[in-house]
This record gives sequence, structure tokens and C-alpha cells, in this order.
Amino acid sequence: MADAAKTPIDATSTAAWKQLSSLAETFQPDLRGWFAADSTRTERLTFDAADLHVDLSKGLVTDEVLNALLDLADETGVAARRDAMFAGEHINVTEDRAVLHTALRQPKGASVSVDGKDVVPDVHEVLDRVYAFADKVRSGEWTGVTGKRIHTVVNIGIGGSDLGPVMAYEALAPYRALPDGSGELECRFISNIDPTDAALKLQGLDPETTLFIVSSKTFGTLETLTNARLCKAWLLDQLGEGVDEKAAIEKHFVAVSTALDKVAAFGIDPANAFGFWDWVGGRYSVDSAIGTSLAVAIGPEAFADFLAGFHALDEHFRTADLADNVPVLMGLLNVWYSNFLGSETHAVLPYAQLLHRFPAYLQQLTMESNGKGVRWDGSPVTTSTGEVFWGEPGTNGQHAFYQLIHQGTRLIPADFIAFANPPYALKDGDVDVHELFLANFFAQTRALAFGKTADEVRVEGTAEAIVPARVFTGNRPTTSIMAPALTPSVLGQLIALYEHLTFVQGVIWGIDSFDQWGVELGKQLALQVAPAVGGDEEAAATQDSSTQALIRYYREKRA
Ligand code: G6Q
Repeated sequence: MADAAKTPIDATSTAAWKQLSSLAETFQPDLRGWFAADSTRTERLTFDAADLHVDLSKGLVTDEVLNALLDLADETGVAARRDAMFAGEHINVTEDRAVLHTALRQPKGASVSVDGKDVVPDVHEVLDRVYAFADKVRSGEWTGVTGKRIHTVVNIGIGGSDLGPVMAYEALAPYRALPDGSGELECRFISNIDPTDAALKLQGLDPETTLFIVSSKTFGTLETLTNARLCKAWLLDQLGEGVDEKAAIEKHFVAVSTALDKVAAFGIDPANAFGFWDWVGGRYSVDSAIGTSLAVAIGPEAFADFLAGFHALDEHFRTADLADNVPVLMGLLNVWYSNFLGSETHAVLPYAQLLHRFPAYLQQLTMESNGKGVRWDGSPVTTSTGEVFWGEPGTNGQHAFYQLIHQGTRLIPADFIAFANPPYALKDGDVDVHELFLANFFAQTRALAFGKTADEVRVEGTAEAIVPARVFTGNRPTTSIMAPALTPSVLGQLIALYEHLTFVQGVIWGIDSFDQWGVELGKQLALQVAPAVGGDEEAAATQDSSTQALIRYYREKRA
């Protein structure tokens, strides 16, 4: 086999790919038949990874397909590349960087080298500083410039410096209580450069009790720096004349970045900055200091559990046989669905209201990672990559888009996620509402798998003319992911699960899942157009005619 760290293998040229193509040609999904013929199917296709209990049996997969997929993993060097990632090799080829988010959740005392340097002590040095800071804010020891304790933390960041913290803050709402029983700290998140975002998020805030965390890996992102300046101006203005500006910034602004020189240039005291490293990708950074707002909200102990959850899943991914390795199996199934059965999108449907931002978070993780058209050596891919991920919590989605999943003409594999214990146990009379909620989860996955035949519809007394409209073909693949409860650890496990299955798909496609040149392009383009929008005729003249006309329309209509 070629060196997996250097040369991508063209998956489509492997024997396993040919075998999968030929299986796909005659593939007749038959979940009813498969379950009837094999009483061990559920047991054989259900796996435990740390606290996650993952049932793949309602997937469109036979033993033959699964074996061929595992051969594909072998032939494309999934295990070797995984090991190269964990070992700190520069597998982010186009940026010539190591990919070591897994080092961020290593316990103290472990050792991981990047370019000959053990990074775990550095990781824990920063974590300890983040924890000490979080404790100070939570206890009230950290005060604003007028001596009042902090009640609101505003994270200013975008993309990877926003989506993880806001998703996890929402998901872990029950873990936010302050140690002295005085309620909880509120976090708000400003990301968009649409000034409406900052305007709305600042509404009602007391400047004396508000702390801003400017989160930016590069500290060069237009949106974040603009919003940080807006917030700085708002703070100084609201605190009023006579306030010592330097002291106010010191007490109300901290930063998280890899570019500590730029943090200082912005006016934030480097003593109030938390660093991380270029081997942490933005969309993999919620477990770095980028999670500082989360650490302040839930406290160091819960944040440490969150990291321990990631690590537990990392260990599973690193050590389990590929045939029992949940991220490997889920990644392989996604390749089967998208490359061989023609699915283009993938739904993620948490039966947990607290995970309402999880699909949005996964959109960045999966689509920014695997939305690539060339392999890591620059050669074009020869198959489709990167499915469109989307979703909403159940049961809301059931009353909206599930129709298309049940009876539409497209194949939409769906991951259902649920927890045995609810964060808030409520009863409707004698009825445990969480049980009613989970009944929906179980019923939906059953209906998607097994459908409803014309005869079953007729038995219900349906008029013949509308029988076809009420038939469900079934054979719509789902993966059920359950865990005892949505704890910080389980959330970490879930995120790591998707990180690793995204990685597996990227390896099979031979792409660099860790660069994002499309994002970089966006960062440059807006800066080029900005002068034209502001009225610079010369700059406008360099734009195409459609853009010129749109800018003209804007300038005419802007009051
Ligand atoms: C993530 C992407 C991107 C990035 C943002 C913010 O992997 O690179 O979403 O996180 O563009 O970048 P900064 O943290 O550098 O401001």
C-alpha cells in the first residue's frame, strides 16, 4: 500500500469499489425480509462506543455490503491515516499542519508530539488558566470596572469560533447553575456582521456586568473584529464619561486566539488572552480555549467531563477493530449511501430539544470538511464527496419535512438521536411526557424501515383510489443513537463521533478534510467589493455588470 500520509489512494480504482458497484447494481433493499430471516440482525449491527448505543440494523446494509465497505476502508488506508492523525503528522497537507484536536482532550500526563514537541503540557497549561478564569467569573471574584460581578458573557466569534460554543451552551442548559445558588450566567453569541445581530444581542445588557470574549483563531476575521470594535465602543459609551478606558477594556474584554500579538494590538491585555495552536481547525475547536464561554457557563468540572467524553470516543476510534468501530462503520455507510445508492443529503434528527443547534453545528463540521473537489495531492476526485447535512429536532420535524423522508422520491439516510433520561421530567396527568416523546422516535424509525404495504392500508378500510397515496415503501435507512442522558461527557462523545466519521469519509475520498479554501475566498472577496459599496466609482468599475447594477440599486434605495 502507498504511504497513506502522502499519497491518496483513488478509492474508485480499488477492488472493493468494484465489488460495491456490482452489489449496488442488483441491490434490492428489503428490511422486512432481512429482519424476518435473521433474528440476530439487531444484535449483530448494534454497537456500544463509550456511552453511545448505536443501532445500525435499520440501515440498508447486508453482510456482503458491510464486508466490501470494510475492504474499502482497508484498501484506502483508513487505519493508517487515523494513526497518522493521532501521531501528529502533517495530514492537513494543503496547509502543511498537524491535525490534533484529539490532543486537546488528552488527560494530564499523556504525551502527544507535534514536530518533536510534546503539546499536552501546553494544552493543560491553557486549560488551567481557562478554568481559573471561569471560576473567578462564576464566583463573582472577577468584577467589572465599577466593581460589580459579571452576569452576562458575550462571545464574539463566527464559524468555528461560534457554532460549537453556542450549540454546547444550549445543549448543556441544565448544567449552568452557579456554585453559590445565585442562578446562572447568561451567555449571548454575536457572530454575524449584519449589524442587527450585535444590536439585538446588546439590547438590555448592563455594561457594568457584561464581559466580552473575542474568539478568533486568526484575530483577522472581518466579522469578528468589526463586532468586537462595535462592542468596545458600546461598552465605553454606556459606561459614560470619566471611565478609565484601559481599565474598562481590561475588566470587560478577554480574547481567545492563536495570534496573541494581534490581540495586544486590539488593546486586550495578553494576560487576559487564552491561546491555542494552528493544529486545531476552527470547526474542531470547541474543546480548546474557544470553549471559554462554555467553560464559564457550565464551570470547569462540567467542561472537564465534556473533554473526557471526547477522549473516550477518541480511544474507541483509535483502538476498536474497524468492524466494531462506530465512527468507521457510520462513515462507511455514508459512503455506501452517497456513492452507491445515490443519496445526496443526510438528516440528523435529535429527539432532544436541547440539541436544536446540533444539526447547524454538524453542517459546518461535515460540509466544510468534506466539501472538496480535489484530493490532497491536487488530483481531481472521481466520485461525489460531502453530503448536505441538515436537520431539526423531533418531533417538530415530523410536522414539517418528514413527509419527504417517508414518501418522497429521494433517499435520505437519517440519524435519530435520543436519551433515556430527560433533562426535565414532566408529567401530563399520569403520562410521562418523555415516554410519549420517545414513542415518536421509535415509531418513526420503525415506519421508515418497514413502511406500510397496500394490503395493510386496505385492511384499515381505505378507499381503493387513495391506497397508493397511503402506502409507505419503507427501506428508508436510519441509524439510532441513544445514550443514558445528555451529559457534558455524552455531548463530547457525540461531537467526537461525528468528527471521526467525517474523517473516515474524507480518507476514503482522498481529500484534505482539514483545509477550507472556500471560506478563505469569502474572507477576501468582501474586502475587495467593500469600497465599491461605499461609493468608490473606480472600484465599482472593476466589478462585473450584474454586481455593478446591484450596488447601484443599493445606493439608490439606501435611505
Ligand atoms: C473553521 C473555519 C471557519 C472559521 C471562521 C472564524 O474551520 O475555518 O469557520 O472558524 O472563519 O475564523 P477565526 O476564528 O480565525 O476568526
